[in-house]
Amino acid sequence: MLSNELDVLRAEIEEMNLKILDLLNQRGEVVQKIGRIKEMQGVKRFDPVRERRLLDLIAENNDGPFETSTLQHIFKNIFKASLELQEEDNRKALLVSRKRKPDNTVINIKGELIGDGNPNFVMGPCAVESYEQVRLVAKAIKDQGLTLMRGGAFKPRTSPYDFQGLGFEGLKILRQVANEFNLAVVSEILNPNDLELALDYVDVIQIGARNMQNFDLLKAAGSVNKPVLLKRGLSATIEEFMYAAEYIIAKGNDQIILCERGIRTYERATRNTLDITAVPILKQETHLPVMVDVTHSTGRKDLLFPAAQAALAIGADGVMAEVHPDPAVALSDSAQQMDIPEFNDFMQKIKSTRLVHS
Ligand SMILES: [Mn+2]
Repeated sequence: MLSNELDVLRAEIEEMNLKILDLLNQRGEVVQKIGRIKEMQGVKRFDPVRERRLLDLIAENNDGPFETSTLQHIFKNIFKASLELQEEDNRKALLVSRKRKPDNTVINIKGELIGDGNPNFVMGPCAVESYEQVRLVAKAIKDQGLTLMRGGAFKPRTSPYDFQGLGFEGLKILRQVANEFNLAVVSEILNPNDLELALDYVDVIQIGARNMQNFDLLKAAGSVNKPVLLKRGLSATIEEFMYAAEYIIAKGNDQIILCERGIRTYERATRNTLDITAVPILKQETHLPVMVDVTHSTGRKDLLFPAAQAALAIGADGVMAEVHPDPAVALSDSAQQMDIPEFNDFMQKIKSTRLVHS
């Protein structure tokens, strides 16, 4: 008889569990509706006053046998899960997310397709120093059959006393040399006010690591019809990186290339720590092309090739690195730039790994 009673009680428990499950999911649906209303009104999702009221309500109505503190603990977990449900919905809705757009975004830069499955290479000096310097690098780029040339005209430097770049004079040099060799110019813009004028000189607007959360600049870059190469901030999480890209796309510009360039960690063997798994995560989470800057992530010439190999193997759409005709006299990043023979060797090794279909 007793064992029969146990079975009956257990069956009762199972039924109650299913009822609780059903109620929890019903609750979840209501929470999602609330999340959407809050989203439209721009109201914060977490409301501590409201949460306190809900907990007090549990206390007032608890007739046992559970302790109030036990029940409050359980309900706090339900609240937490609900908040996460709202945040997940918000992430799903991001314009950069693959959930929003399943197909890869492919960007056409003067005929070169970024994100079509074939790797691209963005090469050039850290900073534009002179016409002749840029011209030597451009020729080497052209000789390797590449089309994307980087070069810094506006340089955000750690110290205000370091070389700050040639500014618009540098952009003019880049444009002139690029036209000569039929290359595309990738160059960083620091100030939203310079953007409009810079459009005449650059084919890709670069937003550097130090400006990843310069929201005015992101919005300005989102308002123009020009591809943007957005670098990950020095201490930015992948989520923050995605939200930075969202600032650009939200203004209407969906031509965005994400660039992993290493993050700051306690490790000192490299300049930064290349977060290589950020590449497949960004490829899964977003529909945007992802590149890896091997120069600024490693800060070491001996690691450029292995890092580039790793980047391509893990699914990066491209690799960025710095090349200078005479790195020893470069005005910035002199230790980590390749000279032209080193660059030729680097490209030769890349091509021989057959990761590149030329
Ligand atoms: Mn540099």
